[in-house]
Amino acid sequence: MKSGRISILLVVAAVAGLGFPAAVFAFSPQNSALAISPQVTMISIPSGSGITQSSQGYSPASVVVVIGVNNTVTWTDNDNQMDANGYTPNHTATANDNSFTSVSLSIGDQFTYTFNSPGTYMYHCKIHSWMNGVVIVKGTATPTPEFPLPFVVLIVALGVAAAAFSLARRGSSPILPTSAP
Ligand SMILES: [Cu+2]
Repeated sequence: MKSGRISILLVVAAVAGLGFPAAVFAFSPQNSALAISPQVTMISIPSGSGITQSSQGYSPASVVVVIGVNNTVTWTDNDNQMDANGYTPNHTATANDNSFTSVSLSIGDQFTYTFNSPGTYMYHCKIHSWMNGVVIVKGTATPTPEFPLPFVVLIVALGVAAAAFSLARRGSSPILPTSAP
């Protein structure tokens, strides 16, 4: 039964092919919540924000963050452009719903806030009416399997097909026509 042996080998290969990636996936460090080191999302208040009324005053003005990944946001006042009186303007980052606000930031100052609830947070500068931005907060990301489901299904289907083929061959072999000499 040569074909039977080959079929069994195929089944073993299919099981190994399924099991090995599954084990790699299960034990890969990026699937452990502890292995993720949260990143700080940086937003700059760029030079000229206090003067250029066509600018939104925050860069980037729109950010998307994910809880547990990069949901701590730091604003940095980099606005070094002096006003008519020779002063660099101060700024704030203030939620439209007042859920958070910085103090008045001078150049070089930073304000850090951690978002712990999904939602859309519009914010603005209390000093410059044209300055506004938005932080979109998403829930915890679910890890994407390295071996997608269709691939796993294909491996299992190959194994099942090989086993079925093997059984069919075994069952039908007694009535197979014998080749004429
Ligand atoms: Cu401002």
